[in-house]
Amino acid sequence: MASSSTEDEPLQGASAAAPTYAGMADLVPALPLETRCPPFALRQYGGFWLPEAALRRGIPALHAGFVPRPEDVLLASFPKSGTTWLMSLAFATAHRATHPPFSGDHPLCRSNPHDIVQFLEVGAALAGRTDAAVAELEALPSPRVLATHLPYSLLPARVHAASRIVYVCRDPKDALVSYWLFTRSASGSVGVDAESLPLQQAFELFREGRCFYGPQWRHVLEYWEASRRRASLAAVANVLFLRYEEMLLDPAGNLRAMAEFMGCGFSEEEVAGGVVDEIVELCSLEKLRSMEANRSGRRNASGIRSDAFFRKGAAGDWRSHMSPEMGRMVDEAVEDALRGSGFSFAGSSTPARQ
Ligand code: PAP
Repeated sequence: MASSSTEDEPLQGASAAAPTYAGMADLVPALPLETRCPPFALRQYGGFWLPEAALRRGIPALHAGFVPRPEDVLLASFPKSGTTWLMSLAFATAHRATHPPFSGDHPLCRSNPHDIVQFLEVGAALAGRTDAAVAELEALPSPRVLATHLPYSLLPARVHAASRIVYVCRDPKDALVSYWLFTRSASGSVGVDAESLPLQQAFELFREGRCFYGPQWRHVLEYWEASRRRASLAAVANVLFLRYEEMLLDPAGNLRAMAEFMGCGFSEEEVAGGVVDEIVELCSLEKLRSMEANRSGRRNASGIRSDAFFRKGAAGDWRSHMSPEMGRMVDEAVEDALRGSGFSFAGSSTPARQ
């Protein structure tokens, strides 16, 4: 049960003052706590419900030591919004010269995407080994493709200044259902049992924003606002804002835009030679799911069942699990919170071609 709570902070987007992280470990026990959203205890900080361990160790380590490089690409997302797909596409694109997508021994054929693309706030950083965390990230060859679930406002200012950020957003109802099902399918490997998060509870917590990295709408809004500032003020962070549903409809078009943004656009020869289609194919849900590394029984480096990251990959599948009334209530909560922001999810749950 939640042991304490505070009034939700006003929606403030990415314009919030940059927080500081010195002494964070001492501050964490005093922060509002939410324990009904397994597998992690969440603490509210900076307007978000974050895993306690990330707040205590991962985020301070990141702020203390991470040095971005201009050629870095940071993949950002609210959980269950297309992270694994984005990791696969971005890695395969950035490293296509070394690892041609058609090669049978491509890293994606051997490893779970979460073992290929490193999260900024986990790994050694989560273990509190600041030096090791920095060394691990430093050791990665350029161009580095990295990932994060952190909200934009909690990233180090030097990341805002230096990194290209690709953000993927997804219909909140599908992200909610995907997370709920993930806790069930990954049960046993992430410290939860299949029944520890009933759908009704996941639904209620999500609407209150009290979920893993929630509120979802605030997470999305911050990156959307940052992507808009890029258009009007080139000096501020480069954020490419993608939608999962649009990627399903046109994976090749979105991949080409992403490659361009990453600074490694596809040449006409590559397009004519089918490289874009090969990467799309390599990174398709069906293909990745069929890889030995992602089969049932395998676990990734974090101990999570590898197959739990690959389910249906559809737009609008929330309808298979939630009633229309529940869907309407999620939409209302989200649209209420976003009113006046200029951003809307309206229309994003239209079933996409598969
Ligand atoms: P994460 O935040 O834990 O990394 P993430 O990859 O963002 O998870 O989300 C998992 C969702 O992406 C799953 O959606 P579903 O539960 O609605 O099916 C998963 O099926 C989907 N997914 C994973 N890989 C792909 C892919 N290659 N193409 C499309 N969707 C994918």
